[in-house]
Amino acid sequence: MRLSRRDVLKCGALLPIASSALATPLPKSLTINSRLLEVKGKPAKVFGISRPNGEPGLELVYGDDFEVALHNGLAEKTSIHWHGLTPPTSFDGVPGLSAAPLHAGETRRYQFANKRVGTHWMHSHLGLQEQQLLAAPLIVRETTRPVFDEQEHVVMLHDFTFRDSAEILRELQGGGGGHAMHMAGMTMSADIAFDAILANDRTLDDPAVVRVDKGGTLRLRLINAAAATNLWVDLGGLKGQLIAVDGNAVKPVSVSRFPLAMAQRADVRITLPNESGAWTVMFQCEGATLRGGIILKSGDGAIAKISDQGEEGAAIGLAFESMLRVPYELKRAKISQREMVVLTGGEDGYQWGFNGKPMMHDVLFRVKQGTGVELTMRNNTAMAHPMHLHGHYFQVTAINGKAFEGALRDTVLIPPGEKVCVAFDADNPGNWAFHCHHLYHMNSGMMAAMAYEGVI
Ligand SMILES: [Cu+2]
Repeated sequence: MRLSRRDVLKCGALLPIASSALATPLPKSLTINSRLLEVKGKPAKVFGISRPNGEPGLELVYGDDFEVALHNGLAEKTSIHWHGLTPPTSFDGVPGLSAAPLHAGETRRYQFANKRVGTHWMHSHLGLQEQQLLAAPLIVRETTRPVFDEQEHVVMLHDFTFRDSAEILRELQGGGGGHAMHMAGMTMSADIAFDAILANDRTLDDPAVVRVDKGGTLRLRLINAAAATNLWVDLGGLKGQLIAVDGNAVKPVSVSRFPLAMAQRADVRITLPNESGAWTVMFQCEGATLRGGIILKSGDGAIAKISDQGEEGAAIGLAFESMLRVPYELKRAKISQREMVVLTGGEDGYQWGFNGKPMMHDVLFRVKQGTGVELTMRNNTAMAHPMHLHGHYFQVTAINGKAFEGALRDTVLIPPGEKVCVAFDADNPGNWAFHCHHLYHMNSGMMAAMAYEGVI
């Protein structure tokens, strides 16, 4: 039976509970906390975001409103960005641009209609907290029950260091440490030496083992939540179909090895051999020998010991990106504004920026609501930059001048010397972060804003 408001008003004593239950559904709860991991036999204090049952992150179904009560259980302030969702700007979680930080002990309610499905994530957008694993999955499924008879597994990837992230940043900016690392043989594709690549908090010494069925189908939802590491995903003898990037469907591509830049996501469907076995899905650092992995195991397959050192991952180019296509023709607004942004810096004192200037939330360009915008990014630096625009999805429309109907994304990697063109509809008014997702680049000047005309 459904009570009318008048019925509720008649039941005086019940009013407070009944009326709030009718007015708004209860939000899902998320708590930000510290937790203790063991990494390579040593204790490591990291952050995390979990729901009341202790599971990390959030799982939603398409059509659900985003209704979350987020509690900051830390002794310090933080701010959470829902990476992959396109909320109103006030819920976007970028201090200094869209919202005040969440103070220690504060609980804040986030409520907006969610139009996005797919593999997404949430992470701190404050200081260097992301390096301390302040991140979690955010999965929005198309349907309540799987459409395909398949198993699903979410893999959250992190680069881990026992060092203090503020000290790393100081060293990079001071030149001394960063310079020493380059002298020690680090390439320009990886400028920080990490202690481990974690896949769901585990190293290859003690990897997560995913039980799979012989001949079964597995959908891996991979999230590169690393602060400063691009990865190669290697299916190690298995073949998969890449079916989505950054939560958006692509025309399926057969893959055995493919790149996953910082902040990007990939959904891969794997059909397992019809026999007992154990297979390692490896996550190899670009420009370093360090790697992480998970084991897929069916039947009584034996698990071999695997080293966390592999062959140094090659520099990631744009060959794979140029193969990706949207599976349908996108309805986009006619392009009426063209912007060119040059990625610059990195030579003196680790100062990065745009068009020759280090920035921190400075408005790089303005757009007009309702227009189609084409944004060209050219990388004039010696490092690759995974560029992320908040509040919007963009389509990759050209690489080095060659046009194509590329993937719909929120983060695209621009390798050194390359030019990538994307297009998007200016359909979400506000002030939006536009930045490199390499945490140390972003905190050293590669952090700008895109503003809507008339907003600021
Ligand atoms: Cu960068």
